[in-house]
Amino acid sequence: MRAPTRTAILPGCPTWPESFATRYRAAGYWKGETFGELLRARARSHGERTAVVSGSQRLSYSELDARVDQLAAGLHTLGIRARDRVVVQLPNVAAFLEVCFALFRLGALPVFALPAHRGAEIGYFCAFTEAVAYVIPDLHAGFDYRVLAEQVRAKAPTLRHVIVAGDAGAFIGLSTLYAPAIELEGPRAHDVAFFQLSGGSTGVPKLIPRTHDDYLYSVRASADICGLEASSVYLCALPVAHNFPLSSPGVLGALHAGATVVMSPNPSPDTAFPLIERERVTLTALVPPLAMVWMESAKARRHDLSSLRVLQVGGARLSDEAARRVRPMLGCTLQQVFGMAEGLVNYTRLDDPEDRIVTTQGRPISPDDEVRVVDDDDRDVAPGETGHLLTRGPYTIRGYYQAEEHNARAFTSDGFYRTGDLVRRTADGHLVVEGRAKDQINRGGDKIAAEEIENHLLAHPAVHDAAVVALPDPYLGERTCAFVIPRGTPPHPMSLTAFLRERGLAAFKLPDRVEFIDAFPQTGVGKVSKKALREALARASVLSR
Ligand code: OOB
Repeated sequence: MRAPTRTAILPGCPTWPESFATRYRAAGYWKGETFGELLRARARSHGERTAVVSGSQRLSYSELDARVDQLAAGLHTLGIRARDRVVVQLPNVAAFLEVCFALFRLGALPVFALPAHRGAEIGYFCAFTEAVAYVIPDLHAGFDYRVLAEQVRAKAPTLRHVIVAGDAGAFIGLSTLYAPAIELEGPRAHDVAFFQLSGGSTGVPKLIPRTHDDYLYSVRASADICGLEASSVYLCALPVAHNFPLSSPGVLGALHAGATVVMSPNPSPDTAFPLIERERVTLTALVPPLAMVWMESAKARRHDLSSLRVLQVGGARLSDEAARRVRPMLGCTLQQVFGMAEGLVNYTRLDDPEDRIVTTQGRPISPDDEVRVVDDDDRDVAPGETGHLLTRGPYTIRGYYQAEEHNARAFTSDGFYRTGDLVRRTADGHLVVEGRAKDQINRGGDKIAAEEIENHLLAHPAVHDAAVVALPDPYLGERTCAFVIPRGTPPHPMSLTAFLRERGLAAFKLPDRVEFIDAFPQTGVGKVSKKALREALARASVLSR
């Protein structure tokens, strides 16, 4: 055991007050174990079992553990040290796990980017975190990440290394970095382990510092709630770096349980169904639109999906009607997951009555997750009423990285995170997500901060002002509509989206629709009324029917 009194945490990372930390340790939530140590322990107890299947590659726990040590040594030789930030943008491949665990063992901090991110996002992550390295695939889904890395490197002065899984070109090949293992001091469990990205509602994405202690607690408890055991097989179909497939219980929960992770390069039934059949997958996670696609595809019954015991659906609201169809169409138990990269995760339990599974988004992981449902003035609403969800607990952050001003708004003075979600609590403590108060679009689980897109639109010479709102959509739940006040003659809508793409914005953030307007409707206090804009859209779609 290392002394728990040494000060933890990177500068700029708010942490739990000591009284809470003491309580969470005493309750056994924070066990003082790091991710590097967890993998070592599983390699000892489950060495010969398969840890990960990725394409034609199969790695046992001892092989994964050894490769992680070798990669940590190679990264150390490159000069990567504890607390250095490394932007990791890898798809669902075994190398993702090797890179992350090697960085964990060094105490270096992965910044988890998504494969969909482009120059605007990656450039920002590199600059804001002063990243020293950036890890990419060569090609994925038809996109050449080396070209992106060239552009990013030109703008990120701290970036010393670009590391490529695959054909490295002018950069460093990941495969060249495996070196004989060396002794490393390693981080402490209360240190920050990595940064997750916030869906956000502000101009730039916020970074979420998660510690080994707090994240591992959520991983262990999630694995328990989902019944993971060594014989389980988890299919990673969503992008692995996202909090849901990473930790709820996700690939990390599977490794904690000594189970097998199967990496699916994409979530389409054409790719995932043959993997489920071949590897006898027992558990996987999807966002609602994909769950709908899977149910449609399963009708053809071309693949044997009988091994699948649990389908988790989360990231966005699943309609009660779609939820009801999961068991009859896929032959497995639905688990609704309502979580957030900032912390709190709610699950319906596998043995909940069917009605609770299909009509609620679950209840929190921990008895020490504190949940409040409040009105606009932070007063608790009456039981069963809808209000803003506030939360605090053993795996919910106390603040974003280097964001003092924003933290003052996003957290209450006593440390509750303002989730921006509108929820109702049922008599038995389950939460139902009724809406959202944050200025964000949830496009089938992909989060888009309206302000971020508005700022990019404002950079266009023909845009005088812009307001981005959600447009209801039967498939994705929501799509994005940009209302634009033009400066002079309106530009072609396509030229606006092309402009955003050229600025390096991820494709999922490009507006699905652009509407030109002379002036924005105003609220009583003279702000843009997005509610009125959404209502105008609803009226227009009724008229055009
Ligand atoms: C997950 O994490 P994030 O950080 O991408 O997004 C969090 C937000 C929540 O605040 C909520 O607005 C929305 O996504 N959300 C849901 C939901 N699950 C997430 N809204 C309605 N119903 C649901 N089931 O999305 C995430 C993280 C861990 C596990 C699962 C999802």
